[in-house]
Amino acid sequence: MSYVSARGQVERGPGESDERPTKRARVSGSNAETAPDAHAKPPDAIKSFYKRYQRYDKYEIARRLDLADCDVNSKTFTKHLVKQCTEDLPTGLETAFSRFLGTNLAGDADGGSDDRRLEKPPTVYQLHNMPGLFIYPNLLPQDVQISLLDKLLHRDLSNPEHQTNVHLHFNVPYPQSTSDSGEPGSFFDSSAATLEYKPKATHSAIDTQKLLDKKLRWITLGGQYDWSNKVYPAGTPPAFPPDIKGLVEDIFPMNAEAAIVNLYTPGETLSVHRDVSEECAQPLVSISLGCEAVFIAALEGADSKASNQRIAPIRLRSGDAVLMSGESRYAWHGVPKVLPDMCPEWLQVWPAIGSEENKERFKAYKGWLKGKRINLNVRQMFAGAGPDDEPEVGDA
Ligand SMILES: O=C(O)CCC(=O)C(=O)O
Repeated sequence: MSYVSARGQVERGPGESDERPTKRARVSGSNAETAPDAHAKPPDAIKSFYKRYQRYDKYEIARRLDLADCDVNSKTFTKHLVKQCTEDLPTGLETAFSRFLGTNLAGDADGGSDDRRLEKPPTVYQLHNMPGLFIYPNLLPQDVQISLLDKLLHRDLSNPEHQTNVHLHFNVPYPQSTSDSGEPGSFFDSSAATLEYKPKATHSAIDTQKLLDKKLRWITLGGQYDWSNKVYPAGTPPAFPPDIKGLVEDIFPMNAEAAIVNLYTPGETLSVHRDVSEECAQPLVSISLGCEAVFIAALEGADSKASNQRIAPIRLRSGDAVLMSGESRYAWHGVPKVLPDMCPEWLQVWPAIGSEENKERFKAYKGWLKGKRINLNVRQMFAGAGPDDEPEVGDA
């Protein structure tokens, strides 16, 4: 089966085959019958496995033989029998990246009509004990990673329609635009340093530095997930940023309708959970940027014995993507560890990176990313045909 670069979808629920979704299969129905209980607690065996990884330091983690590390340079071959899935390579990646960057082969801005060439063909892996979970090490080239960070953290964070955890407790003021084109100002601009965040209740006031260094934990794009009630609110959500939507949909078989941008400082974690609030069982896509992390995914076995759980700790680096589909769509997962000092050197200086103008404009935050991991976690909320899905034979 060859993997077609897809904006199409397929209906898949837990327990279905681990075959890769293709553009030919169509979505129908919702996940009402297949989604697990939103209130179920993770099995103890998975929680204790997660806690073990939380306690390891980076040296211990480097020695772990159960850690799935798909870095092509790594010598570790793990007990997971990592399988290379050449037949599942996304096609049209160069075009997807060019379109996202709006550049041609020479790197000139021209609307992205021509392709660029990738230095190395990408790889896709699957672990034998996690059917439906695909790992794409180093999928995003450096310029795509930088541009994605710019869009998420300069532009999308500055859009008042996008809620963050900080909005729950503070009135959030927005930076002034600094450009004639009306492009929003960035929270990383020096002019944002004096913004005042008044607490809604008993919290102490914070400033922009504290917002960016410590307080900001998540941003929502598209469907604005309500964390307290574990639902997507009724009503029309803000538009999903079209360039990021295009990038995700060009590469992965899903519609990008909602995303959570998770921000971690080493020492911060994300506890074991399942994502079950979406109304369909389409794949989840997770993209890592900045510092490395250990991600744990687990499928429940027939009983609660640890040996019957299918658990995989996976090392994720900047530019890696993970797709959770089929049986792994509703896998338990979490992030027990974000590794300190493990941001690639070339990216550490973000946001003071690239043009001389950027280096000057964001110099106060030069090196901010050295102590951060950013995860873009994209979901499809509703079953439904994609925007450019081809009609099937027999369709009305
Ligand atoms: O940070 C990650 O790699 C995973 C994030 C995640 O699981 C989530 O947002 O639901």
